[in-house]
Amino acid sequence: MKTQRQCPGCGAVLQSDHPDALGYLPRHVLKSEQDELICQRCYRIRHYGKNQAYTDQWDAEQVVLEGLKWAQGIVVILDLMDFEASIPRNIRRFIHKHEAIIVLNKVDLLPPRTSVLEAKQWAEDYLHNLGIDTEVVAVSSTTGYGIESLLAKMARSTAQKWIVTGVTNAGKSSLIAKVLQHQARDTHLVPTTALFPGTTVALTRWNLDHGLVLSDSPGLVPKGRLTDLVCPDCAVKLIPAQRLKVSLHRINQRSALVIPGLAAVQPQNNKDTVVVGFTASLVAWQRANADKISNWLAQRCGSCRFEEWTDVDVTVEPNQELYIHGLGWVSIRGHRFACKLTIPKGVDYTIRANLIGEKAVQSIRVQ
Ligand SMILES: Nc1nc2c(ncn2[C@@H]2O[C@H](COP(=O)(O)OP(=O)(O)OP(=O)(O)O)[C@@H](O)[C@H]2O)c(=O)[nH]1
Ligand SMILES: [Mg+2]
Ligand SMILES: [Zn+2]
Ligand SMILES: [Zn+2]
Repeated sequence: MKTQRQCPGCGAVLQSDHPDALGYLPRHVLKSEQDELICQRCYRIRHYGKNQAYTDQWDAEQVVLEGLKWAQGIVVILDLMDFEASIPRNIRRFIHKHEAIIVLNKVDLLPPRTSVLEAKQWAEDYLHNLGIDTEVVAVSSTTGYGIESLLAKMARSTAQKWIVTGVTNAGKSSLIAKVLQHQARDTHLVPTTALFPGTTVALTRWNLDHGLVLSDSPGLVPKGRLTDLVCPDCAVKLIPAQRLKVSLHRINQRSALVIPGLAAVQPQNNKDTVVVGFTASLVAWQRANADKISNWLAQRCGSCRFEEWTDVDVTVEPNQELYIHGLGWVSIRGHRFACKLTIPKGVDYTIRANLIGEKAVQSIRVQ
């Protein structure tokens, strides 16, 4: 029987019959003797940044469970910039029976003067409240921060075969690519990474020093993440790729905070409140006249899939923040804050303890 060749970039089985399906390569290329063939989709993502996402929640979860039959350990990657949305629904099921390491990725996007240790503690406290008691390893798959600590933690474990899992776009493939680079492996042959979710489609295995094997996996698709409800062009704008943008605003009942076309936060009490807006994307919070909120929200993209808005009354205590999954958050300093939140229907929000401490905010002027 002819063995099927896999694209090392995304894991798809290479084929020449269906140009629009995963793993496609023209026949003459596939027949060539080259070892390191990647599929046309990976080639386009890598060289032209083409958005060719593929996401299927059921498949991804099944694939991870399949991978867990082979793996002795599991690495769950969480995205610090989109934290709750990146906690897999079945995280307990995944980490229950296996040696597990939870990684907090994208710490390079924290604002200057924000301690990574604080962020790590914040994430551990958050997970503790969900009944998950574990030390997290803070990393940046972009800069390489924390990669040594992660490898050391793996080396201390008896597990050698690890599956790397997490939601789409959390940085699973980037982490593996960074580890390969760290160990001075051939950097041509790395998992494909992309700005948008849905890049990896099947399991791939990567051999490292000292018998360590990491398996990349397709991302789990979270529910309620705005980035999954908007069109691909908007998703690229919304996905955190820059350092957190921090802006300070004084708002009251006559004013509101908006992200045009996507969200509005309107105070319901009379007092002036200082709120801090955070995003790590190409959109930003801005102050708007309360009478004009509907005009701001109407500035939405015609290609995005959401149809309706949801209004919710929300109360945020001092030192808490209102986080909108897949978009950003506003943090309340001072006193209890009651507001009306308007977001696209289907998007989740969470009220949580402040992630960013005072130091990062001190030098910012009120807008
Ligand atoms: N700034 C920053 N960006 C990161 C980091 N890790 C990953 N990214 C970016 O996040 C995006 C997604 O990374 P991938 O590695 O493709 O994510 P993935 O989890 O493999 O995604 P799927 O294959 O879609 O499930 C890419 O644009 C990466 O450059 C990080 O530590 N810091
Ligand atoms: Mg991937
Ligand atoms: Zn591929
Ligand atoms: Zn759009």
